[in-house]
Amino acid sequence: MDIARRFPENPILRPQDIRPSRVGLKVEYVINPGAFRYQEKTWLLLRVAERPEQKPGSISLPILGDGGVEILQFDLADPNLDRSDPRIIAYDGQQYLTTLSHLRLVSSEDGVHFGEPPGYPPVHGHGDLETFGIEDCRVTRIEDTYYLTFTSVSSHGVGVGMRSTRDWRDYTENGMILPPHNKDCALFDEQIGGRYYALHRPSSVEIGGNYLWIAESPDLWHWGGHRCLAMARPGMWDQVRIGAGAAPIRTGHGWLVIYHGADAGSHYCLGAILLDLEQPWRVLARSEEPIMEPTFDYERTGFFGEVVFCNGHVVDGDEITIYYGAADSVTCGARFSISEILQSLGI
Ligand code: MAN
Repeated sequence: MDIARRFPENPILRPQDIRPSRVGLKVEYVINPGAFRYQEKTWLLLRVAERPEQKPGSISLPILGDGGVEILQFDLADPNLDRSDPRIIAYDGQQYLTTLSHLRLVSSEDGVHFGEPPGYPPVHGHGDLETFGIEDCRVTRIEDTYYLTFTSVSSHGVGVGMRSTRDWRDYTENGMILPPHNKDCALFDEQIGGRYYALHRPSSVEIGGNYLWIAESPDLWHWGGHRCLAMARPGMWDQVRIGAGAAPIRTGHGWLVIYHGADAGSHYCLGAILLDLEQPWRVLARSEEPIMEPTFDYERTGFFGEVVFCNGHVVDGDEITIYYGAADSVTCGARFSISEILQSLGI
């Protein structure tokens, strides 16, 4: 059952609300933000996906080269071109993303109306592991430091990059913490038994699949003790792939994880998993049915329709405000009650 209370103002951020990062690029979509509180405001770290204005007869896409943005152009009539997925271009055995994503900060007094504050630089990919951009950033605050875990994309593969900051102006580079193929990495915001923990989503091409894993670390940089927490479930709404949302939420009954799941038709919904407080690799409960599914027009129609995808939330008592990407096009907000989610899990 869909128990999300969507903002009546949805969508709260659309491509036309965000300035392109460079002359010659156009913002195609603004989605999947990390969310956090800082200086008594709510902040989002948006994924801004850009490409050049498209011309008839060809498709062009940006990548990051040594000298900055380079534009690749393909002739639509070229038989080597495969465009069956709007997010990806396959050409002659090589795959590219149709857009280049970076991360952009916006802030808000009321958690609904967001604007770009001056003086906070965008976060761009760089180096040879981020030539196709950085995406879908989770933000976890541990003590006075914010940790950014995001998807780093390049021709080398899709892995998890990390940066950290205290003031959102200067960043420490932590490099790639989990190698390809991996994404959807959410850090726990406190240690458990003297160790840090992270949820992550490796992908297996042949045996295995796109499942939810947990790892532990003494220092947030060296990760080991990997265990598979939850698999996709044949025949169900999360039958093909699953991945964690933002930092797990401590409740009296366990760590509450909001996660996304997709079926064979790439219909992306949200569900919940409850993990043991002391032994977070133990799953106590999991949603049989989604707690949120694409319902409204802005969730069903867009660059890639039938998607609600969340990697950012802020928590206030029993209330979780999620910020989510809808139809891979726009950013929206919704509220959940923690006790209602737990009730839906039979707790
Ligand atoms: C998938 C989708 C895209 C994303 C790529 C790379 O194809 O999630 O939105 O850009 O992976 O992460």
